[in-house]
Amino acid sequence: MKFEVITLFPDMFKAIKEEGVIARAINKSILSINTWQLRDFSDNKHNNIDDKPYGGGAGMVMQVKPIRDCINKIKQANPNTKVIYLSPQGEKFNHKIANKLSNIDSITLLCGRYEGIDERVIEKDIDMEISIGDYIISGGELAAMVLIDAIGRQVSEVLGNKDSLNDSFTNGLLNFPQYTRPQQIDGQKVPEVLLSGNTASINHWRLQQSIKRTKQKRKDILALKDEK
Ligand code: 4G4
Repeated sequence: MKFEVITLFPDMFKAIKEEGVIARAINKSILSINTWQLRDFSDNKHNNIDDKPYGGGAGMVMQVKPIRDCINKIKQANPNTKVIYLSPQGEKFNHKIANKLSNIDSITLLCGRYEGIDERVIEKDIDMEISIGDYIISGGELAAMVLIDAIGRQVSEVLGNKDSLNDSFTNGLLNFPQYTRPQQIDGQKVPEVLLSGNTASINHWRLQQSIKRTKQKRKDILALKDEK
């Protein structure tokens, strides 16, 4: 799966290209992340890609032409790429959307800065608008990295083991509590059942724990379970 990222700050993506499971998947050629410097598509000598908003007001708006030219360039090599704009107005991102998108061959992520992009890009060039939550961040880059990580880790073969099958949300529930050595520390013990070696009892206990904590911490997703 290929991610194309349109951004004014390509170096930010070193964070995800160079560390962790996504970096490993890139090195194994399962995933690729290709960044596009939007300034390279500027039509002026100062490499500006933004201008004042019509109607007045504070801040700047990213212009149509550089973004449209960049998307069209990307489409020359990836005609079927799905173009996603990260914005506070988008559909709220979740595990189910990440799973759907993990089956796509090419995704293009457009990272906004300033007050965002000219509306005419959204009308004509964008397939999907996604938000990572109800808050504002300074640019779409961190949101794009959240998508790359969440989508990338659901691509089969990215997690060498089958760990993602046990993640929270995969079965519509939060994950059960985890313990590792030592068996006892500062008077705190590992639950007895986990030491029993009885797989059936362990699985039963874990499911009960998942249900209990989802009821306690996330009643909202319990109600949505069938939507998955
Ligand atoms: C588009 C429009 C995404 C992008 C305006 C991006 C929050 C999210 C941006 C802006 C973002 C989100 C700078 C306000 C960049 N903020 N919730 N910021 N702003 O997914």
